[in-house]
Amino acid sequence: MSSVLRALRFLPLAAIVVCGVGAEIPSDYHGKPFLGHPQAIPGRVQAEFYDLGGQGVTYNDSDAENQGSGKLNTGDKWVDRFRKDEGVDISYTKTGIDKTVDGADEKPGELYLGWTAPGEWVKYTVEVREAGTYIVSAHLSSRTDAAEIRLAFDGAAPAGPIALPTTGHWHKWRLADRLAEVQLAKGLHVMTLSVLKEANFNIDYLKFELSGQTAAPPFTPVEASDQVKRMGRGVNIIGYDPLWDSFVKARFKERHFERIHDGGFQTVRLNLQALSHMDSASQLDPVWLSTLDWVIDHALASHLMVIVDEARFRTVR
Ligand SMILES: [Ca+2]
Ligand SMILES: [Ca+2]
Repeated sequence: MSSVLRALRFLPLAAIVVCGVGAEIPSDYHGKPFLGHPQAIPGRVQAEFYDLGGQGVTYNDSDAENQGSGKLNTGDKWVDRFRKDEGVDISYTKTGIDKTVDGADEKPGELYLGWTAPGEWVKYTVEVREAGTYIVSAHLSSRTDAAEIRLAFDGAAPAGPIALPTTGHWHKWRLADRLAEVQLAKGLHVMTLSVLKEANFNIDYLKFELSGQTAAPPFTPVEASDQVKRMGRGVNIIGYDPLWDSFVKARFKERHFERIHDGGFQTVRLNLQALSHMDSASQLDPVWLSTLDWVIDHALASHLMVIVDEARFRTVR
C-alpha cells in the first residue's frame, strides 16, 4: 500500500489527507520565498506571502491585474501597494468593514488573498520543522458554502478537496478549525494552494498545528531576580544587520544561532530599530515583522532566551 493510502484517515469536519511524505522541492521549481526565507510549519502560512516568480511559476491568476492593491486600495500606505504589479489579488482588513462572525471588529490591516476563482493557484516555500501529522485550519471569510480548495506538497498527488465553510459574507471572518489533516516530512517543501470550486472566499492565512500536541503550559510570572539568573551569558545580535531592509542581504545566518549556543551563551539581545522602519501611518511592514518572527523562532529553537530591545526612541516624532 502506498504511503498516501496508509495515511488516509477521517476528521470530524473533513475527510482529507494530503501527503508530502518523503518528497522534496522539485528541481525544476524556480520560485523563491517572498520573505527571503521559507514560512515555517508548524505556524501560520500567510496567503499574501506567496513565492516570487510570477505568473505560471508561483501563481496562476485569472487576470494580470491585482484587483486589490492599487485598484480597490488606492491609498499610499504599504498595504495599499502590496505586490500591486502582480496578478494575484490582495487586499487587507479595514475598520468598520471587516467583522468577525460574532460581530466584533476584525483586526484591521491584515493582508489576505481574495478575488479567488476556480483554476487559480499559488505556491509557497515552507519549512517543516518537525515531521508529523498536522491539523490545518484557515482564517477566512466566505459567502458560499460550496467553495473547495486543495493543498499539494512538492507536486505529490493530493488526496482530495478541502471544503471551506461559509461565514455568510466576504467581510465576516473566522478561524475555520480542523479543515484537513496533512502528513509532512521535515525539511523544505513547495506547497500549492489551488482553488477548485466556487470562489467568493478570502484567505488570510493557513494554520498548521502538530496533531495531538498538548496546549502550551499556562503562563506563570517569574521574579526579575530569577529571570536574570536564568539568562546567564548573553550577546547582542543583528542590530545593524542589513537583513532588516532585505533578508537576502543578511550577514547573520540561521547557523549562527546554534553557534552562539554552542559557544556557551544562553541569551541573545536583539537591538531593534522598529520605530525607524515604520511608515507615515506608524505601521510596520509585515515583511519586517516576519523577519522578527524568524529571528525569535530560530533563537528559541537553539535554546537561547531572547531580549527584544527597542534601541532608537529618538526617532519618535
Ligand atoms: Ca488578478
Ligand atoms: Ca494574511
